[in-house]
Amino acid sequence: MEWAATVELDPNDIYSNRWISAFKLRERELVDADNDGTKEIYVQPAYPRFPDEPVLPAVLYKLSGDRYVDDMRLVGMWTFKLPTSTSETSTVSVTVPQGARGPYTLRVVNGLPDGTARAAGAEVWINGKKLLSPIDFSSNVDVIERAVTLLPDNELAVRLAGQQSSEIEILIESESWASFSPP
Ligand SMILES: [Ca+2]
Repeated sequence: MEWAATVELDPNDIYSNRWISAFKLRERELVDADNDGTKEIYVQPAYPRFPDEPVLPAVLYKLSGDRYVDDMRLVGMWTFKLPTSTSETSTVSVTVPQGARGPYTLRVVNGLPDGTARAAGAEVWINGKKLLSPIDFSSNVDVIERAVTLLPDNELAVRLAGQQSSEIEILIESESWASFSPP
């Protein structure tokens, strides 16, 4: 498999809100996808250049002993940060990648492993349906998981409220995948 180095997207698709300035699609990045203090490698394949090209799954590599191993395919992963103390909503398009069969789980990683940057009052919607409310978040909550139903194309919306420098990561996992067929 080949990972291209560029992500071609209209910036307007990415930065739906200027206040959530740090949100971006990633190519390769070290992330802590489960907030246990050990980083994983997240790889986002190139976005299709043509409308009929399939979207490939993202892959998360976990540290096993002294090396990183192919761990799991993901629908995707996104980071939302609130640099100011205002409340703002950001939306992102989520296309189910090739081979994903569900059922799907949305995981929120709240803040950093040391307990800082946690959102105390966030809201999350999938396709307009509220999935998480402020009551689900607090400075004591580090990971939240919820089952979600996905369409081929979806809209994920996140509202971060009130607390400066809060940061959440959202991963969407598919429990089962079609096996890759060799090219
Ligand atoms: Ca980790």
